[in-house]
Amino acid sequence: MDDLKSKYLDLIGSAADEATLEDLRVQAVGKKGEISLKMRELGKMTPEERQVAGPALNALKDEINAALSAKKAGLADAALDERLKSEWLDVTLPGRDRRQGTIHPVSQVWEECTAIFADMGFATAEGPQIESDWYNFDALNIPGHHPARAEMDTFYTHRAAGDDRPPHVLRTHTSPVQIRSMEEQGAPIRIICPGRVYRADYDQTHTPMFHQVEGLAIDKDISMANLKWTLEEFFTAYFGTKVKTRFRASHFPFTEPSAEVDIQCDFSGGTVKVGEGDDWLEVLGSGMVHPKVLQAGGIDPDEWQGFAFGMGIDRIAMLKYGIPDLRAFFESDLRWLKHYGFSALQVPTVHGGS
Ligand code: 2U9
Repeated sequence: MDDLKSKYLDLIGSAADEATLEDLRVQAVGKKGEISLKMRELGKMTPEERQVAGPALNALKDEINAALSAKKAGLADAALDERLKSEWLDVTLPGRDRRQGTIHPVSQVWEECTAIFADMGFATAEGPQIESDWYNFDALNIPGHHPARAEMDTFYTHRAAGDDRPPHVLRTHTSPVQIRSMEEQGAPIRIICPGRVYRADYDQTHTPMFHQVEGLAIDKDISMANLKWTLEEFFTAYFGTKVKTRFRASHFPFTEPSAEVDIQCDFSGGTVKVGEGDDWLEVLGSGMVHPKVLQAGGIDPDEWQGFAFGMGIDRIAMLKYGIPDLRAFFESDLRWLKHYGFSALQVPTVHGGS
């Protein structure tokens, strides 16, 4: 019995893992283990022998079970110590830098425009980017022979073979949204329409997709004076400095009379400073909505009149944030934006004022 005890206690003591311990448990105290076999022999003993051997075998079994449990706990502790040595974490280390995203300047300016015009009572309207010929051209009094309608200038979609309906166009301005709004809500109306527009044009100063914000105000007695006030208020709020405007007579099919609008600026120092100096920079087109266009939108031109204007968001974003190159937008590359000092978290630097 003593041999058995020292044999198993030694083996348990030197077991290197749980699997070895389990083998030892089966060998020693399992159903067919050595101690169980010895217990079966108790029946063959005399009562005197059994009285001595029985308790001794039970004590041995308890001792081996206790040694197995203690060793198992020891192995688990050792394994945990090993893990703690290899898997430790220095919670005092500084965190890893995450690349920070920023709002795109075009999106930021889009939001700035909607906020400034909202303060002046203009709601925002949006519409489809793929338009019918009617909404993009005819309703806007753009005649069939107008160069804008040529395939060279406008992207057309293809109809299926045998489908003779006129093709759709990628809208060339957001003006169709105004026609749709006029049809839907009638007059009076005060809306701005920001959105993506498409023209088949790509060179150093043009991209095939760009962003516009157009405005429309229709009421009983809206005039060019209201247009000038609205635009000066807008530019003053947008550039954060008083900005004068200059109107030059122009021609657009959808407005009569029409005017191109320049803003006051100073070119002398190498950068454009808006709201200073004696120079002028063209930034938008505008005019009084043509009676035929009002009619196309379902509004009676004998009763209502109004102004409309259109400008490029990309262009006014470049002016405000001093971005000299269209590629800054086109590549949507943070390196460009950082290079030109733009960050959504920064208060924008106004290129104008003092
Ligand atoms: C309706 C009636 C009239 C919108 C107008 C312009 C003049 C204009 C250009 C400026 C730079 C487009 O982004 S740009 O290339 N826009 O010159 N847009 S008046 O006139 C409208 C619009 C809708 C119903």
